[in-house]
Amino acid sequence: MQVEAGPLLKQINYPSDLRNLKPGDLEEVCRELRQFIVDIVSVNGGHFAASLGVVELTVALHYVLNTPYDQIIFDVGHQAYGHKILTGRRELFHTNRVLGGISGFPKRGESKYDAFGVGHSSTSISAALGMAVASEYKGEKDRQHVAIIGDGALTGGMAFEALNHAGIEKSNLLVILNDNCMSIDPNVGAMKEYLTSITTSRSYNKFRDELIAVLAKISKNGPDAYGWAKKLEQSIKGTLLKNANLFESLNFRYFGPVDGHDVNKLTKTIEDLKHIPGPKLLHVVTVKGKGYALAEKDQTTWHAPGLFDKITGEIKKSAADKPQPPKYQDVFGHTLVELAEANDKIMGITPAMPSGSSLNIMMKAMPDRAFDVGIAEQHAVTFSAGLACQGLVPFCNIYSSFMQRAYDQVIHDVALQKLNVVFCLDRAGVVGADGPTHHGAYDIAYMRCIPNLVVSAPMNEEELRNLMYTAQLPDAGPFVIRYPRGKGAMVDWKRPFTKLEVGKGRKLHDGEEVAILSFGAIGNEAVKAVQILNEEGIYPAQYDLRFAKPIDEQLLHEVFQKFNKIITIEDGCLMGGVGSAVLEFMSDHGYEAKIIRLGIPDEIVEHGEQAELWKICGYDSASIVQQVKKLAQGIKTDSMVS
Ligand SMILES: Cc1ncc(C[n+]2csc(CCOP(=O)(O)OP(=O)(O)O)c2C)c(N)n1
Repeated sequence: MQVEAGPLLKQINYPSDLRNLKPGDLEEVCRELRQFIVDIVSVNGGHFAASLGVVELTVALHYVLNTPYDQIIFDVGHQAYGHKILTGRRELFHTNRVLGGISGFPKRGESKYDAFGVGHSSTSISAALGMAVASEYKGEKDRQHVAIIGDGALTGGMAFEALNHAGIEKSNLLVILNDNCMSIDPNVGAMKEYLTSITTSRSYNKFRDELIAVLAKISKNGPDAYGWAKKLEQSIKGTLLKNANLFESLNFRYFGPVDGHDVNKLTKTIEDLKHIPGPKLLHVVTVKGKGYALAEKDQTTWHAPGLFDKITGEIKKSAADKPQPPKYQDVFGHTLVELAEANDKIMGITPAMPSGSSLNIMMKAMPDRAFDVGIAEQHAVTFSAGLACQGLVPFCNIYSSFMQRAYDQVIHDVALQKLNVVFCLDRAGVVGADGPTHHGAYDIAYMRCIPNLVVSAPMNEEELRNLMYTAQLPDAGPFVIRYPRGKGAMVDWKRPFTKLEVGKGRKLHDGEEVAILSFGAIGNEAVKAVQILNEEGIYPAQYDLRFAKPIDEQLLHEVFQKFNKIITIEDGCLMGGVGSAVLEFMSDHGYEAKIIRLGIPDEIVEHGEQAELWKICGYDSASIVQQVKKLAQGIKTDSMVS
C-alpha cells in the first residue's frame, strides 16, 4: 500500500534536508513523522510505541548534530523507525521487516547513518564509548557520540559496566536516557524508583534549565572556566538533590530531566551539551506511544501490536474457521502455574519478558513466586542457581538468542554444580521478522557440549508439558527445553502429565530406504513432507529424537542398523547441532551411511516470515520432500556425507 508522507517530511530525504528547515518547522516535521509511522506500521506490523515516544528526540538529534559524522547509537534499536525514515529510507519503509526489505533494527550494512548494529539490549553505551575513545585517539575532537538508552535497557548489566568505564575516560560521550517508565512490560527494579525520585525533585527541576545553558557558555571559555563551573554546579546540585546523584558519582555530568516531547527545548539542550566536554547524561522524560492514544494507554500491547486499523485502533487477528492450536509460550505459561500449584518448590523467572514468555500468567497467579528481574539474562541464570541451591526448582525462561548472554552462568553457576534449574528457551529456531539478532540459531550447539545438561525439544504442546513435568521431578538436574516462536501443533493440548524417560526418542513410523531424524517442532514439517511422499509411493521412516543430549543411542543403533540413508532436521545451526551429534555417533560406532543434515547453514539468515526462512535454509516440507527423493534415488547432493 502506498502511503504518502506529509509535505515537509516529503522534502526530507536525508538529515541535511532537515537541517535546511527553520526551527519553527520542527513541530510540524514531528507531527508528519509520527503520522507516517502510524500509517505504515498499522498495515505492515513491527514495533510501534517506542518509535512514537522518541519522535521529537530523533528529529532534534538529526537537526542539531552533523550525522553521520556525529554518531547516534540506539539501544536495542526497536525505537529507530523515525531515524530510518529521516536517513534515506522513507521510500523503503514499507519494506520494513519484510523478506528482502529493510531491517527492523539499525544495521551498519544498511546505512552509514546506522552507527552500530543492534537488537539485543544494553550495548549502546559501550559501543558509543568505544567510538568516542577512537575519535579522541584520532584527534577528532569535534565529533559527537550519542547513546540513546531506555530506562528498560538501563537495567542490563552491560550498561552499568559501560558507565563505570566511561566515567574515567575523558572522551566526548553523551548518554541520553529515554525514561518512559516502561520496558516491554512496566519497568522494574530499584533503578526505576531512583529515576522517578530524580524526576520528581521539584527544587532541582526548577534550576536545571539555566544550568545547562550557563555551563555551555562557560565551557566555551576554556578549561579553567570549565573547571570552576563544574565545582559550582556540583555544590548547587548537591544541595538541591536529596540523594547524591548516581550518575554524577560515576563522573558523568547529569542534566535533566527534560520534556522529551518539546522538540525546540530538546534542540536547544542538545546544542548546549555539544559544547560541554567529557561524559554527560541527559535524562529525557517521554511517553511510550506518544500521540496515539490507545498506545499511550496500553503500552505493553502496543509495543508491537501487529496489524491494526489506525482509525479505530482495532488490532487485527487472523480469522480462523476452526479452533487453532495455542502458542507454545502460552502452553508454557499455563503449564507452569499448573505444575507450581502441585509443587511448591517451583519458581518462575524472566529477564524482562513477562508478556513475551507468558510468565505473566504465573506473575499474576502467584506474585511471590514469579520474578521479572529486568533485562538481565546473566543475573536471571545465577539468581535461579541461588534459588536451586536452597532446594527450589526455578523455571528460568529466556529467549534462545538472549540466552547467548548468559552462557558462562549456565556452565559455571548451574551445570558445574548440577543444579536443578529448568531453562525454557522460547523463540528457539528462526524467529521471522525480527531477523538475525533474534534468531534462536545456536542454542542446540552451545548447550549440547556442556556436561550435566539435558537438552530437549518438544514436537508439540503435549510434549512441552511432559518435558516441563519431567524437568521438575526430584534430581532432574539442569534441564533445557527449547521451543519455537508461534503456534503449536495440537488444539486439544491440555492432557494429563506423563513422565518422559530422559534421553529417549520415539519412532513416529516405520519406513523404507530413508530414515528422517527430527528434533523438536520442526519435525512437523517432516510429517507434512512424509504425507506428500507417501502419496507418491515413497515411505521414509520418521523418528523424533526429543533429546539432543543425552541422545538416544538405542534408537540410533536401530536406525543405523536398518538404514544407510538418513536425513536429520533441526531448526538450529548445522554446525554442532543434532545432525552433528548423529555424525559423531556414526563415527564413534563405525557405521557407514549417507547423511544429509538440514538446518541453519553457517551464514547469517536475514529477516522474513518463519516459513520463508525455513524454505531459504532448506528445511521446509517441500525441501524435505526433495531431499528424501534425491536420497531415495541415490543422487549425490552437496551436503552428503558418506
Ligand atoms: C538482551 C535482550 N533481552 C531482551 C530484549 C527484549 N526487549 C526488546 S525491547 C525491550 C524493552 C526495552 O525497554 P526500554 O529500553 O525502556 O525501551 P522502550 O521500549 O521503553 O522505549 C526488551 C526487554 C532484548 N532486545 N535484548
